[in-house]
Amino acid sequence: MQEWAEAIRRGDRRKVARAISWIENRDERREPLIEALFPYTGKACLIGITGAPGAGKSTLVDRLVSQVRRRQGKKVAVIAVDPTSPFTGGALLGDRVRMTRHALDEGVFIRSMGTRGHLGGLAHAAKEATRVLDAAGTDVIFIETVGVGQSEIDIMHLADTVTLVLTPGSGDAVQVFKAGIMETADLFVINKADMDGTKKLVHDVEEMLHLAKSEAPWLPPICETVSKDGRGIEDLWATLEAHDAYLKESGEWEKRRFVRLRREVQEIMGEELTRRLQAHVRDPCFQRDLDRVQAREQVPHEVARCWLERLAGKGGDTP
Ligand SMILES: Nc1nc2c(ncn2[C@@H]2O[C@H](COP(=O)(O)OP(=O)(O)OP(=O)(O)O)[C@@H](O)[C@H]2O)c(=O)[nH]1
Ligand SMILES: [Mg+2]
Repeated sequence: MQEWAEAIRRGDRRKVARAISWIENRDERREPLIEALFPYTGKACLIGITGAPGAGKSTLVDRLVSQVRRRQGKKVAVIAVDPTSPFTGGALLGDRVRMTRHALDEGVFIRSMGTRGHLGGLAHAAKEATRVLDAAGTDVIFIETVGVGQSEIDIMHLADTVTLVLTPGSGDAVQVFKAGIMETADLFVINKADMDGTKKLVHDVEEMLHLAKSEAPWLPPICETVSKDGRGIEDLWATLEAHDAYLKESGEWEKRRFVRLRREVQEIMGEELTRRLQAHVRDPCFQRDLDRVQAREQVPHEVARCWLERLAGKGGDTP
């Protein structure tokens, strides 16, 4: 595994692609690999792009990739996560067709990820994929995901900067307000600003931001873009960079990453505890205690506390 980790750290694109396939297929090699890579992660800038189906996210990301490559030559990756699609790998998604202009650019890595039947694991798989890319020396990782509810919010939790793409005339703004994504957005993009209703949408978003009366020092800016012809992309990239600078200068960057890692460790703990609990459902001692509870000889809390203590201390064997 050390060899794989080293090849990935050197930026071997084929190995990066294979590693992401391991992640998607839950191949058992993925865990030792991610562990070997972990010390070399945490450097890439993770930019989340979300919005309703057809809002122009892929077109926008495509433009941003060109912008970053042309101006700064940084290594870029795009992970297009689609919680509504079972397809992975990229060849089947229309998105990739639009990205072909980067196909010959060694500094750009594009990958799409679908559910493969288990939606719950998608955010986790996407996180592991960003780690592989990060260890491979990628400077900027765009995570595109279509806005369809909780899975998208989970995926946006991976990003340092969350960008929400809205389009005029779609009634988006109100929906977004309800869905509670508003609070997570660091930046609003009004794409398709060539269409009627742009002014109104900008106004609506401003109004909502005003109503939210955030005390935070960063007020989410609103960028207008026409990703179809590239208008507004330079400004958008400048705003994304400004947010990155703000995060780093204010200490928010460290703080967010700490919260994220804490959440990850807690999730792993929760899953492990659940696994141990399930292993004990049929334990005769546990059954006996439950019988005592039913006979009103013991109270539920007491039994639960006692078993949690035992389970936390053991690797899942019968206590
Ligand atoms: N008028 C106009 N059309 C645009 C603009 N940007 C993208 N489109 C069109 O909107 C359609 C959807 O664009 P995509 O980039 O595929 O949108 P998406 O959000 O990635 O779509 P999904 O991934 O399917 O959710 C395409 O036909 C684009 O050509 C724009 O600025 N103005
Ligand atoms: Mg797309």
